Amino acid sequence: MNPPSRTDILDAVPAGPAAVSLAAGVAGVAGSYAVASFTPSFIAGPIAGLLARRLPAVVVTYSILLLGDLGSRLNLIVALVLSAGLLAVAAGVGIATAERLEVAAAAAPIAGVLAAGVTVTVTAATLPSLAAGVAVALVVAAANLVSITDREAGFRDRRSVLGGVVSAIGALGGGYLLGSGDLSAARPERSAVDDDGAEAEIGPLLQEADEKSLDVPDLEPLVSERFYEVDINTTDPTVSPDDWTLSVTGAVDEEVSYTYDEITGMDAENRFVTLRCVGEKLNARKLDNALWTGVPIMDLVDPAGPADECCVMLHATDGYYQEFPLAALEDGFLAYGMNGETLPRGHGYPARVLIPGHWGEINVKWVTEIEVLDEEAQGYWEERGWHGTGPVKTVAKLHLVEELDGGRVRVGGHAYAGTRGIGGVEVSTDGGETWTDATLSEPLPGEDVWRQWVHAYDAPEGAHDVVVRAIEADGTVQPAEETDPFPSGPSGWVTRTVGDGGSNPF
Ligand SMILES: Nc1nc2c(c(=O)[nH]1)N[C@H]1C(S)=C(S)[C@@H](COP(=O)(O)O)O[C@H]1N2
Ligand SMILES: [Mo]
Repeated sequence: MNPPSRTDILDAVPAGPAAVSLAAGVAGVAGSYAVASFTPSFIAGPIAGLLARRLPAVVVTYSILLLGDLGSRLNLIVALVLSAGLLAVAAGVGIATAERLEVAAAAAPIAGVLAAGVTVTVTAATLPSLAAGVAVALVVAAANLVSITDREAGFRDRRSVLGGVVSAIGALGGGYLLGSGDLSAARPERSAVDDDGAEAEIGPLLQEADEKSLDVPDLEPLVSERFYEVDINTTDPTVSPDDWTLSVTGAVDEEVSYTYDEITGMDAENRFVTLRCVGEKLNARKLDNALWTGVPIMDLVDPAGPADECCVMLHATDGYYQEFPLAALEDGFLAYGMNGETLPRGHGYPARVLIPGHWGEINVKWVTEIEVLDEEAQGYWEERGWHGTGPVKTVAKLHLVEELDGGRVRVGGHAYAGTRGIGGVEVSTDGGETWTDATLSEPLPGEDVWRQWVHAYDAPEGAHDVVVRAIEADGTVQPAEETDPFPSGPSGWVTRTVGDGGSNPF
């Protein structure tokens, strides 16, 4: 049989069948979600990724700067609508074909098979695609059944549309409940560390961070409670450690490859490392700290005998890649544990790279390959115009503004200077005329760790500008000049207007 032509489909699918198809499309997305949950096997995952990658760099950059997380949410919504549309077309073709064959009962199976085919083409995942197909077929069958009393009317019957919509709502609810369920199956029950010595250090180090955190309830402690996430994709990859390896390739004497068990079986270390995203706004919250468990990266790279001139390109399972100097890799760490637990999926399970003192973007998650290069190349974000592979800029955030008893005000936040270290934080409550030293948290062990600061003062009458600046360990004052995040990260002193008429009237 010839596939129906475009006009055939349009003719055969007026309002009734179109509504049923649409309901079936929505149900198909729910079916896919029910089995895949929020992973790349969910039909909207690869579509969102494709959108992000195909959009011109300027649009991506614009949406990061101006829309922030809203940008990725919009991207997801568009991907969901496109996914439902794609499956609706599959259902529509199924219905139209059945009508042409004059076998009403054929509509559901044809629609289901087509929808499953479309989904498996997009995701390459069988089970969730079958679920999408079944959900589409069910909605079409339900629409068909409801109108069975009036065979002639077929999918043009109002009741068939109603039947389709009601069963789609059922599929949506069921799909959501199933898909949003426990994701921990994607993470095996392994202890984060095989090395007993390193494991024994974790508890005391976390306790130290707790004790050194300033006693200010509304200020995030020294180990972040909610560590930010930045990804090129809407859905995080699901990588099984049994299939995963890390290879050292390229300009090396001999390529080497490690399994998860080999790496977690090596001598481990625990390090506090702070990460900051180059694309964040000056006083935003894409700055966080954790205690990571893993191995020094050169323990893995040295056995390969890397050529020592140039640089490395790291590759990851999500299609991300970043290039930076080999010299920076030398202080690097491969982490498979975070705050005493197995590295969470969102932060790169089974393993991620941490490069002290550098912007977050080269701290590659889900890393699979360290390619040694003898010539410079561009990474994912550099191809899109960013300059985010170098050392982080120094910053003092101002997140806490609270009124204390007796007309006093307390301000506070975190300060970070990468491996240059924080020596102090200065606060001005008169718009930068005069400066006072803030109280700092005791430093945590490590080369690349933030500190908290707080400062309480007698509130002047009315609105006033609080300005804060970080001082690096060697006395260098953070530059005052303000720049945009694009292309090389935000700089400047954070200012907030506090008190009556200000943006923070408590
Ligand atoms: N594989 C992979 N690694 C990645 C990214 C990514 O999209 N894919 N994002 C990078 C960026 S821009 C930042 S700021 C950090 C954020 O790490 P986090 O999500 O653990 O906070 O991861 C980096 N590593
Ligand atoms: Mo980033």
